Amino acid sequence: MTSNESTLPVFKGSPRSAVSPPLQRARELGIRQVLDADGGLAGDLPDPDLPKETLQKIYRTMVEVSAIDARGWKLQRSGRIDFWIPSRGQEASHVASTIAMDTSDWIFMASREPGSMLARGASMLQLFAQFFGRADEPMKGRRLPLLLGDRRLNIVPCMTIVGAYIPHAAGAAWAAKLKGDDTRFIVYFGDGATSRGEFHSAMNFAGIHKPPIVFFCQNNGWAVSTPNDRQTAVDTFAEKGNAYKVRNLRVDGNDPLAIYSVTRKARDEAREHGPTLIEAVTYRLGPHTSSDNPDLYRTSNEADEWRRWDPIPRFRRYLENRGFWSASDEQQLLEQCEKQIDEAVHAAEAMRQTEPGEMFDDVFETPTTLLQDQRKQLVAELGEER
Ligand SMILES: Cc1ncc(C[n+]2csc(CCOP(=O)(O)OP(=O)(O)O)c2C)c(N)n1
Repeated sequence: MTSNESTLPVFKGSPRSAVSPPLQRARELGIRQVLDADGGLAGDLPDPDLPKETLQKIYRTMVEVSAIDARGWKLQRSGRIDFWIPSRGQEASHVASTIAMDTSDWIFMASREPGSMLARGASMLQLFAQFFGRADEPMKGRRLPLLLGDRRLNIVPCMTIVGAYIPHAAGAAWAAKLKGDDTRFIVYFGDGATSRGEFHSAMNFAGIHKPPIVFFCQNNGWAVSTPNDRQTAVDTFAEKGNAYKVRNLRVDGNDPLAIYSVTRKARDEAREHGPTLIEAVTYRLGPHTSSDNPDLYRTSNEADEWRRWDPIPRFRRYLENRGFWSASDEQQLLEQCEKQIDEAVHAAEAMRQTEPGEMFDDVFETPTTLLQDQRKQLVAELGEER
């Protein structure tokens, strides 16, 4: 081997990862749909006939998410932010489900839901300040980019440990039920998280105590390089709810109207019937993160097939058919996104960077002697390096 030959395994292609999108056979596979691939009515679930403003809010937020994703990549690749978790392809599943919840409901986040923040009123600046790790964003710049949250918006940030927070969400929902308040909860996680013990503990607890929560599994086909059929031996992630008597269903994760309908219903019925596990069948069009190269484990033709189900043009065609969106609306929105992002990047970069020693703040109200010593040591060592 010559010195510049790669030692990385080269993906040779396999039929397993070249399966066509299950959305093509949605009825047969029990995946609920309002829209067909072209944004016409599929005739499975009825059109929820949402007000024009709600439809436009869903669409705008989805487009904003994809614009953020495109810019985030560039910033990461040019070394201005250190990490990126893409959400391209998954805009509909998280945006429509968040908007289906009331703003007083609590959200427990995974890592591909920037639109949940936007839909609750977070500004572009707040998001970019988080991506840049700036000290004056609500989480004080201490979390990986995209591990978003904001207590003021009733959004709990993701824990990096896959699935670890699902029991916390179920417990918080149970607490609300015991207190007799009417808050509902939604918790996001991926297909990979359903293999974690915490998912099963949470489902078992939820089956017994019936907390008012929507378990929202974004099945995006992959958990890093592990495809669905290496993740579970059962046919669907939804049916895992059956073991715990948790109601469950599959929905087209690239169809905002279907997602809105099933999430709203699950939310509304949560007080009476308890939890629902929703499996939103979607696809991660990009890599797992900026540290990943999907060409090593999946064929490019798989992603190409899924592009036909891209939720953004699909939903735009629906809006256009109803006379709720035009070419000039689109143009305006894209220009506005770019402008807002330019301004947010500029302002966020000018904000104060979090100092390494600040990670010791807020661990305890009064820092322990040990933490104080560690802080001093870290700051001294870094000082010497600089
Ligand atoms: C307990 C644990 N194991 C492994 C990892 C590394 N890891 C980060 S994300 C991820 C895959 C998660 O897949 P999935 O739940 O399907 O969500 P997705 O990333 O596809 O949205 C893994 C294995 C981790 N963070 N935590």
